[in-house]
Amino acid sequence: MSDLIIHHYDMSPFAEKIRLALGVKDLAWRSVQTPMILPKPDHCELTGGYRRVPVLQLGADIYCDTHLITRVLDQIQPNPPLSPPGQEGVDLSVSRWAETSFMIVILAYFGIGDVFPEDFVEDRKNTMIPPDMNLEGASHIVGTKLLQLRNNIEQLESMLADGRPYLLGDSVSTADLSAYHPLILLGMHERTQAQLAGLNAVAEWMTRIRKIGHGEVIPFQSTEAIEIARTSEPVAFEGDPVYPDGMKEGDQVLVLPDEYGSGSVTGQLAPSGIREIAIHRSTERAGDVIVHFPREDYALLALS
Ligand SMILES: N[C@@H](CCC(=O)N[C@@H](CS)C(=O)NCC(=O)O)C(=O)O
Repeated sequence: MSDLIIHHYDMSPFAEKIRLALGVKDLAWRSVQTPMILPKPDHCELTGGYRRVPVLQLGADIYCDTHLITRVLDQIQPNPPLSPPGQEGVDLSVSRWAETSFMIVILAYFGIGDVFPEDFVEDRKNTMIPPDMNLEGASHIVGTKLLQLRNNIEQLESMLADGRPYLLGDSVSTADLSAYHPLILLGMHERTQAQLAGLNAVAEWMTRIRKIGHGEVIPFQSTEAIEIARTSEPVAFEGDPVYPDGMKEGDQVLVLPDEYGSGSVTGQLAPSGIREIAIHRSTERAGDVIVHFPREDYALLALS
């Protein structure tokens, strides 16, 4: 059976990015469904408190954030690459820009109202919206958000205007998956769906991406995933580790995600290269695990 375990939920656009990445590589993977709202005891048992999805588990190694997960998938299965060799910087830039559509759509839906289930709205209001952001005011910015969305989608249309099948050329890349996943939410309301009107290249591209599929999905239970972590050893880091100035392996640290409400994680600093942060944690149910984050977007605070 596949060693790849993805912790996610079906409605998550960011998880769709990774499900499609697994489809691009035609991989089999075990699918653990995580709750959409807090509490998420089994998910956080593995991550140490990071609540977002998707999360990739490989034995006792836990990889948080799609920006890291796509890189790990490229290491595990280099062909076809998710980030075209020589175009990694372009791929990353387009991905980061295109994913701004995600929060644009979410804020438009908060403003429109009655799109998401009530418990979901309450959870996000209470735990994921910064205290200085007044969601009641979201109804006043719906028009602005819809135009921001249209602007982003028109940029995609112009990138595809020369007839190329994918944003960076002939092969699908992370840029496509990052641009596509926020758009799967548009059908939830006619006002967002309308932003696709007349953009035929985008519509055809979306169909092309959807057809990639998700690889081979094997349903799996979170308790079994925790047991796999407990009975596995984290993979030893190879190479020259890098640490922030003044920190060293074993220091007690707090990982602070830039994205508000992701949940912070404490543990001992573990060796890692420049592209990721690694934290060692020990729990009764999951045993010794290493939780990995992409270097970008995550800060480290020394606790000792
Ligand atoms: N930067 C993260 C963003 C992931 C993200 O925001 N995921 C959403 C679901 S699409 C989430 O986890 N929301 C909070 C939750 O489900 O508890 C990544 O690239 O993985």
